[in-house]
Amino acid sequence: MIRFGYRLGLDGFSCYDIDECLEENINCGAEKMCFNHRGSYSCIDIPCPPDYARDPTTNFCVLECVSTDIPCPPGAKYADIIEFRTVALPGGQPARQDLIRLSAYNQHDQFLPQVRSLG
Ligand SMILES: [Ca+2]
Repeated sequence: MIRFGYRLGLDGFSCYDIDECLEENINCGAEKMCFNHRGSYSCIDIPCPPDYARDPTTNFCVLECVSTDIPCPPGAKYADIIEFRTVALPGGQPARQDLIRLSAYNQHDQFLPQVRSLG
């Protein structure tokens, strides 16, 4: 028997989670993103930090070069762009160990060693 939110595997007896976010093209609206769970999904908040605006096309948080208080490269439209992503982690990991290491790259695929995470 297959529970709601799962599908039957090709072997005829294994159950696999449906990634509703990808397969059903869930739209959670602005300032939220779809997060897949086993057997379900939810829309989680992704608020922009203070002084950042929401880009309506990409849903990224952008810090626009609108004042001299914001350090911007010459001719740049944005001083910073934040994109939210979810990362699937493998289950069964032992406690008290690093699970992932995040690295930041700019749009030109250059490594950004000075980037800090928020929160
Ligand atoms: Ca799911």
